[in-house]
Parts: sequence; structure tokens; C-alpha cells
Amino acid sequence: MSEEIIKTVDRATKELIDKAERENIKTVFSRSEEIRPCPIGIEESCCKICAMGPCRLPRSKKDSQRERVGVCGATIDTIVARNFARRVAAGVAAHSDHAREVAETFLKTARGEAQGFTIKDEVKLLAVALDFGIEIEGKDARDIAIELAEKALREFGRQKGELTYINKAPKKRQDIWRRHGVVPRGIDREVVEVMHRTHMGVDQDYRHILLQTTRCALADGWGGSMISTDLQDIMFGTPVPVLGSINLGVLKEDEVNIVVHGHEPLLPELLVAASREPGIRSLAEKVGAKGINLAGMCCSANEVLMRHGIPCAGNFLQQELAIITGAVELMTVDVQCEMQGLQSVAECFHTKLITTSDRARIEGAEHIEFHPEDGLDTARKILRLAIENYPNRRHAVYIPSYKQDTVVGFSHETINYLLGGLFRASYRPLNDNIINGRIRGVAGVVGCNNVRTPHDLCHLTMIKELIKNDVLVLTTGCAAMACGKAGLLIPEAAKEFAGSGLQEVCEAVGIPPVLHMGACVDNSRILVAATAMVKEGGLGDDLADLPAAGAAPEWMSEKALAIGHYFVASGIFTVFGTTWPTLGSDRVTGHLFKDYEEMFKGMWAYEPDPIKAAQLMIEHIDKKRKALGIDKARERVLFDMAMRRALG
Ligand code: NFS
Repeated sequence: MSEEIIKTVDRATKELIDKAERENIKTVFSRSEEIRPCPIGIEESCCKICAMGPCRLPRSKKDSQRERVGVCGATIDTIVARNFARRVAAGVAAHSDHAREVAETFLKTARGEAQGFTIKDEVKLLAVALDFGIEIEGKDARDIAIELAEKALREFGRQKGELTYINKAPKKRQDIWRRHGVVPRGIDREVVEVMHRTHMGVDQDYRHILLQTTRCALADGWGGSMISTDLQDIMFGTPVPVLGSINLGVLKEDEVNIVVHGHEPLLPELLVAASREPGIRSLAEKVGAKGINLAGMCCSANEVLMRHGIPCAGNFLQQELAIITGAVELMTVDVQCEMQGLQSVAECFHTKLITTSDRARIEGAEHIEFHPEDGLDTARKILRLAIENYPNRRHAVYIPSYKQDTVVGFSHETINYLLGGLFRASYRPLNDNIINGRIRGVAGVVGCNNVRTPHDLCHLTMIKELIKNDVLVLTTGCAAMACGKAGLLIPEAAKEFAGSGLQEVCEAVGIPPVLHMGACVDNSRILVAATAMVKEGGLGDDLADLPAAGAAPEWMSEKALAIGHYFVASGIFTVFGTTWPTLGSDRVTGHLFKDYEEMFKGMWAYEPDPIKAAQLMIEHIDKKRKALGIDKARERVLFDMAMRRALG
């Protein structure tokens, strides 16, 4: 008998995979058994950018690297670099188009043309306006917001010069970017240029292609994603720590369940507001339900969880399973990470799948388009549709009983306040605790689930290894949700899982050893936090000097590649698991893994074993500690009372 393959380490997920199998409902888990990854495509040794191919160039014993060329003569290095560049550009496009939608809605909000939206965080409005060089003296918030929206929108179509947020990076980092000519000019321009340069017969030197890939990725991290995060915070509030609940057990048998899935928090914000309107509950009661239960899925879940404490039903691989509970009346999807398989699963139940973005439809799903001008009415309409659908449940409902308390919402601003206090907000205590060795370093562990690796396993294994070794973990996206489900996002987790130094700090400040910083666009918060650490002093003068590392152990999305590449270009050692898309070319891989350390002081690594990957990160952190001359501090282990008091 063959050994059973572990598909997930999450019990709620396991129960619903079993239910799907019993009921013969296809999901990502069953489909992945029917389709194996293409061995040529997985290492990107295939070129299909012109109609003379596709040229398949797998490694063969007979061929040397040099002989692996396409019909046009393109080398395997050019081909692999082009494929990598296009995937990064797709990720950048996704984050940046999200940002554009947010910026356009922000402008309408500032002009009073968006129904249901307001400017919630005026302090952040002023701070971001100053970043954009806007004169704020004597102006009212509305005028400042209009000017900010217009300036932010210009970042997309800018043709020359430098993106505004580049100036937020440490000076030394900016110099490195300028020296290599990779400072982004305009967000859209860099994506277009990748597409042009990788067209048949244009840029045919892998190093040159990768430089433009770098410029494009920076236009995400220090452009699109950062704009999304900042404008969303101004409109919806900068997250502060909030207690929430996570996993499929948040669905309720006797309430109308609505799942908001996707990425742009615009409509979800209005669904939250509309679901709290007085008449809605009585409408639900009229159809026999006890109330309305809004829950999130994927990054939309992170957004509404950290701003409103709305429960989170799960991460990427749980999306179809939510419907398989039979308890979901309606699921909204906007853009990104929404499996088309949702519709065929929904057809097995009474669930209505609703597409809401003008950029994305799913065949068979109903389309109710969100527009800021009448967004609140749209949200009310969607809620009513869900309520009307409650009596149509036709299957026995089965909701796994698992859910977990979780503390989320650690924005850069919050970390600053928590550590330093409201009136002396500062990263000083964090830097001091790194310098004295209680905290060994900081790791950003982010990214997706991938069905080719057991759901959540690599995230949890890696993160537990890191915190055990006193590395403070910052997390976003589906990785953050994996941590939440496993109980790593509560302060008590420090006692159970963290090394003694990290535990001391967590207990003194009252934070978990893993800090939830939001959705994937909020990886920009990690850049801002890292920059604040550099500016605080004592840990070098560049992001690359920090004892820090990044990882996406279960990545699958092109957005993850974009994020990883801007981390690397920002000087951060970054290790990915599951698979690595340049293995077809030793030279491209060597360039990204080794030469980039020389050029950008940050480099990629690939290690599918999460413990080994964590050890690589720790080795890198220790290397940086040594370079800073703070490696000896960790040898001290005993804490006397004075030291304990200093922690607070
Ligand atoms: Ni990020 Fe969010 Fe999840 Fe991956 Fe998809 S939901 S934006 S891409 S799968 S972490």
C-alpha cells in the first residue's frame, strides 16, 4: 500500500478535503493529483514568445549549456531570464493595478464622490503628503488629500525621473540603485519595458534583462504596493492590534455566511459597514437566520481582519473548502488568487459566486460590479442577495469546529508606538534588543500556499525554527494566516515556541513572537519597518546591514516573485521554497544567487526544506551580526533584575 500523502497540517482543511473526496467534488487538491508539473516548464527551459517555437530546451546529457539555444539562437540564459522577468512583471502589474484602483477611489473619496468612504487617518494623510512634497500648512485635509491622490496617480504614468518613495529608503541603498541604473521612473513604464525587452529579438543579455527586472520589482515594493498600503490606511485607518478569530470554524451554521475573497479592500470595507446597518439583521431573521456573518478569505481577509476584527475563514488553499461546508450563501471575488474552480464547487451547493471587479469575470458566476460612486448601495445589494439565498441551502451543513484566536494588525506605526510609547514612538528598544542579542535578528516570512507542498507545513516549520532561535518574525499574506491558525499570533506563543531572549522581549512588550503586518501589498510595511531600524541607528547604514532575512516557503504566485525580487534588490537575503523558476540556467541562477550579493548586497536562495531554509536565514543573520560587531552580545544568557527592567 502506498503511503498517504500529507496534503495539509490544518485539521479543518483535512476534514473538508475528506468531505470533498467522499462527495466526489473536485478541488485543487484532487486536480493536483491528476496534473503533474511539466518538467521543462518548471525550470523555465521553454520559450514560447514567438510562433517559430515553442522551443523546448531541457537539459540533456549530450548538450552543453552553450548548445541549448532556440530556433532564433536565443540562449537558454536569455530564455530563462526572459521568463523570470515576465513573471516578475506580472506580479508587479497585479500589485500596481490594485494600487491604481485604490488611488482612483482615494481621489473620488477626497472629492466627496465615493459613497461610504471617508478619510479616517488624518495623521497619516499629513505624513504621506509630506513624503510626496506637498505643502500642508494652512490647507484643509480635503485639499491635501486631492493633491496627494493626483500625485500618487502620476507615479503610474511618470515617464522620467524617479519614483517619489525611493527617497524613503536609506541613502546608501538609493546610491546602490542609482549606481546600477535601476531606480524606477514610472510604475507602468517599468512593466511595459519588461514586456518590450522580452519580446522576440530585443534584449538578449541575461544580466541586462535582470537589471530591468530589478527596476520593475522596485516599482512594486517602493511604488505600487507602498502606495496601496498608505492610501488604504488613510481611507480605512492604520491598523492597530486587534483580536480576531481564524479558520473555517468561524463560519456559522445558523447565520447568513458571506465570504469576501480577493485583494482590494474597497468593497469589503463597505460590506463590513453595510452588514452593521440596523435593518440588515432583521432581514436575516425574516429568513430564519440568527444574523449575518461576514468572513474573509486570502488577502481581503487580512485587510478586514486587521482593521475591523472580521473573522478570517482561511488562506489560499482553503477557498474552495469554505464552500464545501455548505454554509456559504455568497462569496465575492475581485482580483487575484481566486481559483476558477470556485464556480464548479459553488454549483454543487447553493452558494452564489459574485465577481465584482470590471477586470475579472468567472464564467458562470454572477457579476455585480463595484464602483466607488455607489459602492455602499452595491454592498447592500450583495448582502440582500446573500440573505435571500439562505433558505436555499440544500445540503447538510458541515463546519469543522476549528478556529483560533489571533492578534493582528502590527503596522509600522503600531510597532513604533508599542515599543517606544505614544509620545516617544521609536524603534530604539527593538534595535537595542537586537544589539544586546536578546533578539538575534528579524525575518519576513510571507507568501502563498502551494498545493505541491503540504498546506501550511513549511510556513509553520520554518517560523517555529526561527523564533526558537530568537528571530522575531514579521509575516503577511497567506503565511500570516497559517501562523494565526496554528496559534503563533498570540502573545502566549512566545512562552511556548520562542527562544529565551525573544520570549523575554515579547513578554515585556506584550507582543507575539510573530507579528501579523497585513496583506501582501503590506510587505511594503516590512520595508518601512526595516528602514526605520536603519534610521534608528546602531545597526549599520543600509538595509543590507541589518541582521534580517526574507522567505516565502510555500510561494506559488507571480506576485511572490515580484516581492522576493524587491526584497533582494533592497539588500535582503531571500529564500524561496517549493520550486525555483530559473533552474534551467546555471548562469541566471548563479547571477541571482551570487552576483546579486556583490551588486545589491541582497541575494536569492532556493531551499525547499523549511528547516534548512531557516538555518540559511539564521546563518545570514549571524553573518550580519558579526559584520556589525554585535555577535559577542548573544553569549550572555542570564538576565538580572536591572536587565529585565531595561526590557520594558
Ligand atoms: Ni499574496 Fe494574497 Fe495568498 Fe499568495 Fe495570493 S492571497 S497577495 S499571492 S496566495 S499570499
